Amino acid sequence: GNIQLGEGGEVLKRFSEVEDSCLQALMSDPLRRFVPQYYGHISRNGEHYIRLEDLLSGLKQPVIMDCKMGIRTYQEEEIVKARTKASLRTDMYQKMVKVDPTAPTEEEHEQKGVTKLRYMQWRDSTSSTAALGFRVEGIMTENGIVLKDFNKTQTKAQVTETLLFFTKKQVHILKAYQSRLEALKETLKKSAFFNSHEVIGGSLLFVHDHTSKANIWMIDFGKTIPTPENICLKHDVPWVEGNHEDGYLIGLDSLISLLSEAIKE
Ligand code: 4IP
Ligand code: MN
Repeated sequence: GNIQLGEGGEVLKRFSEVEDSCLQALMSDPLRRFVPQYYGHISRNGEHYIRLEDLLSGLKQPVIMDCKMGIRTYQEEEIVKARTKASLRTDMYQKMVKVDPTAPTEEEHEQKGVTKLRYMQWRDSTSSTAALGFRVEGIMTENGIVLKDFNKTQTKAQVTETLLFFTKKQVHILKAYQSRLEALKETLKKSAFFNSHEVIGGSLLFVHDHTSKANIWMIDFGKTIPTPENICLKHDVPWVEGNHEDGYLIGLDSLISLLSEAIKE
């Protein structure tokens, strides 16, 4: 993707103004210990990059899971765009048909295109995003095999199954993840950053290896934006257009409770 290995325990990520300012703010926030260390920018061959701590450095055959947080994964601005200059995306139509040939409407089939909003809403509602406030985006096993086929992983039972697969049912790993999430929840309550930002499209990166080190990091701030001055987000209530709620804490609570389910199995 847009990550490449830098030198000395660093990764380079394609520059984004939005992400860069989030990372800068996070370095002086209580959330800092849940975010990769940020080292500023660098230019290479005419491209601009953000320099970040390599979260996998020092791990032996790490196992990784990316969970995209929130009850929606698009910004409210996407709705405005769909209303004012709705451009049709052929690539998104194709991604949709690949997962479910019956998903597009007759009109969308004729156009061979969907709006980005339509695609994002379909992804959110057919995965666990809309109902549980997060979805599994991908898992990398210890042999480096990347699994991305979680489009239809939607129910609590299906997600619990996925957590058990990811951890190979190792209870100490499941428990380590759970306590890290509890600590994150406490820290989010104290965070000025979280209090003043709408967190859209952000992921939690779960990483463990056979030495049973298990950790979770907040990553991907490319669509995380300051909330309008007059709005104070609760992060744990449903979204309606205009309230800017992201449901981040709904997702976090779902994850914590599904880890409990997995521990019981
Ligand atoms: C992707 O869909 C993700 O939703 C991306 O979100 C989004 O990027 C892509 O939009 C969209 O095609 P799949 O994961 O189903 O492939 P994220 O960056 O949060 O992973 P944006 O631009 O919304 O960040 P396009 O417009 O970049 O294709
Ligand atoms: Mn992500």
